[in-house]
Amino acid sequence: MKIIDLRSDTVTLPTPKMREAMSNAKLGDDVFGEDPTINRLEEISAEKTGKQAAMLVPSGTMGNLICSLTHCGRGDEVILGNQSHMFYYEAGGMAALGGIHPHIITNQPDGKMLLSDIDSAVRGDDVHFPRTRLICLENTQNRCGGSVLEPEYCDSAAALAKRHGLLLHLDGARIFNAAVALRIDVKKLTRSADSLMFCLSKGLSAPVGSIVCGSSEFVAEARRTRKILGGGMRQAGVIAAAGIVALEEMIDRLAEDHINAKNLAVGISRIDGLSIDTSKVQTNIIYFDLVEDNRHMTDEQLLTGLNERGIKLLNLGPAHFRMVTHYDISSVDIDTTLTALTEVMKGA
Ligand code: TLP
Repeated sequence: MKIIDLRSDTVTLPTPKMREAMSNAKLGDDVFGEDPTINRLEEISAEKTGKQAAMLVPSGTMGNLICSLTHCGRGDEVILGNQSHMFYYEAGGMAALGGIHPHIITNQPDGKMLLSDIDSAVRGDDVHFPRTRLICLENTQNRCGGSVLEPEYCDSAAALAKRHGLLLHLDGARIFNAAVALRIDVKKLTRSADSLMFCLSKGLSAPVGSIVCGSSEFVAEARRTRKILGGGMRQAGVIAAAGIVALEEMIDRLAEDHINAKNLAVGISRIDGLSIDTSKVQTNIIYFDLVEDNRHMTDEQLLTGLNERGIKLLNLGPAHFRMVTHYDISSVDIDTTLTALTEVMKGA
């Protein structure tokens, strides 16, 4: 039985081409700047995102942390969404390691923070206040259903930041999903950010690695922060080789993941006892719920029923579930999943 793993796009395995590139990669010591494969990956990344420089980091979490630590000093404040990964899922890294104060404001259901909310969160010059330094956006917005922020919104947030003398960081873990969904060059989404992080190891299927991008000056400083965190990786060209394949070959196909997610969502909307807002599914992430007045089944029963049929998903709270489509999920797997869900919900 094929296991259909819909827990995350982080579960993707490297493609055969990635494995080949990894085994043939030319290597060197990256802390000396001498790994040619990493240097090439960083060049491609900077070029694709329209930034002066880029740097390979072990994970998205470390990438975001490096950016906040590089932009902010102790006691500085970061404005970010209450549903953002940086606030919700990064173990409070910016506070724990940087003494940085997170100022959270509400993410609207479409993933955006209201510009008026951001504006009123910015502190004035007062000895009582932390100093606001950075605004963080997340595109696509994971906990708001993989929703997409359009370039106009990102530009307006950046203009607001600039007006107040602040910096803008973009958690672009899935920025290529956003660009593919909007059918635009990713540069339109990254142009207004002072720094950005994107992941190679999610929908793009590389086994490890994320990239931090920004001005040459920022990335030079960020290299120092990466060293502090122990993220200098020596012959990591073996990883970078897969990252190059990810950027050269795996971006356009994200559209398939989006179609599969939409079909999965539409199928779920037709199953009795489940509820989903299909209009919210813009990329590869879907959330659905067990309907409250029809709770003949517990979360545990739903998970077990699906697991027995080889299907894995995440239970993110009472009656609330997430599925993520990716390279290892075909349209046939979507049909299989829907059949299994229907059976489980019928108690078959
Ligand atoms: N997200 C993971 C989990 O941590 C929840 C997932 O399965 O979705 N930013 C965003 C928006 C992310 O979704 C993630 C990972 C990260 C940063 C962190 O990346 P990694 O896992 O490489 O540290």
